[in-house]
Amino acid sequence: MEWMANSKRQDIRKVMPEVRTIISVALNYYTPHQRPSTEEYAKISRYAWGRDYHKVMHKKLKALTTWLQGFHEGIQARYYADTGPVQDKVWAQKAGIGWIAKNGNVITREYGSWVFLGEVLTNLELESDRPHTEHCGTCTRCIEACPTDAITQPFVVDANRCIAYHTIENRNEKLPQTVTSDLQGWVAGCDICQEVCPWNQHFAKETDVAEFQPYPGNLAPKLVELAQISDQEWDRQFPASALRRIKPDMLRRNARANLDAFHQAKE
Ligand code: B12
Ligand code: SF4
Ligand code: SF4
Repeated sequence: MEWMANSKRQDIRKVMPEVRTIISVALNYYTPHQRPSTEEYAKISRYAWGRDYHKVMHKKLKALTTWLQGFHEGIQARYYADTGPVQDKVWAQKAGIGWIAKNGNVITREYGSWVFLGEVLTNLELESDRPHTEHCGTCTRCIEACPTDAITQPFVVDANRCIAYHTIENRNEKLPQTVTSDLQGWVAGCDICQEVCPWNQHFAKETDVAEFQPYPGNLAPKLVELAQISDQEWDRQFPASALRRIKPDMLRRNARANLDAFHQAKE
C-alpha cells in the first residue's frame, strides 16, 4: 500500500487547491443476512456481498456533484469514495458523521459502522457541522475479539496483522503464518471487530439500497469450491463486485489457507 505515503493524503489542498468545503457522506450497506456457522463455508465480508460500492457511491456522488454545479457556473466540485488520496474516516469525523472508533472504523449513531464513506470537495463556502465526539467509552470488545491481535492499541489497526489486509491486499503467493492459523474461515476481508461492536448490535438497520442485497453465492460459498475456482468461474461468479480486487489466485490461496488451518487443528 505504498500509495498511502502520497503527500496529498495529508493536505487536501494538494488534491484541489480551490477547495473551501468538504461534504462528507455515509451510505448504509447493512442487510440482516447471517452466514452459516459451520467450518465448510468461506466467510466474505459484508462490504463485498452486493454490487461494488465504488460503483454505487460514485453514481450517487456524481448526481450530487452535478446538482451542486447546476447552481452557478463558477461552482467546482469533485467526488471521492475510497478512490483518491483523501482520508475518508478523518473527514467523516470532522463533519460530524461519526467517530473513528477503537476498531479503526467510523461508527455512526444511526447505523453503526456498516456505512461506506465518501466526499464532495467544492470551492463553495458552506457552514460546517461540528466534529463528532467519540463514544467507545471503556468498551474493548473489538480488541479482545480480534483473532490476530491486529488492534495493537485502541484506535490503531496494524494492517500487517489484519486478516482484512492479508485477504484483500496481500499479493504474495503465501500468507504469513501469524495470520493463517487464525483466519477462521475468512477469505475476503474480515468483519469480526464490527460484529462484536455493541453499536452495530443495537443500531444496524437494513439498507434501502437494493444493489447492496447479497449476490447469490456470496453468503455461503464452500471453502473447497473456492480453493479450486477457475479464472472463468471467478469472472462469472463475481460480476460488478468489490471482490474483483481479490484476484482468482488470491481467492484460491485464501481458501486453501483456511482448509490447511482446519486440517492442522484437527491433527
Ligand atoms: C487502507 C485501507 C484499509 C487497509 C488498512 C487499514 C488501516 N488500518 O489503515 C485494510 C486493507 C486493512 C482495510 C481494512 C478494512 N477496511 Co479499509 N480502507 C483503507 C483506506 C483506503 C485508507 C485508510 C487509511 O487512511 N489508513 C491510513 C492509516 C494510518 O489510518 P487508520 O489506521 O485508518 O487510522 C488512523 C487515522 O484515522 C489517524 N487519525 C485518527 N484521527 C485522526 C484525525 C486527524 C485529523 C488525522 C490527520 C488523523 C487521524 O490515526 C489512526 C490510527 O493511526 C480507506 C478509504 C480512504 N481513502 O480513506 C478504507 C476504509 C477505511 N475501509 C473501509 C472498510 C469497510 C474496511 C473493512 C471493514 C473491510 C472488511 N470488512 O474487511 C476493514 C476494516 C479493518 C479495520 N479494523 O480497520 C471503509 C470504512 C468505513 C467506515 N465505516 O469506517 C473505508 C473508509 C472505505 C470507504 N470509503 O468506505 N482498509
Ligand atoms: S478486521 Fe479482523 S483482523 Fe482486522 S482488526 Fe478487525 S477483527 Fe482484527
Ligand atoms: S467494540 Fe467497543 S471499543 Fe470496539 S469499536 Fe465498538 S464500541 Fe468501540
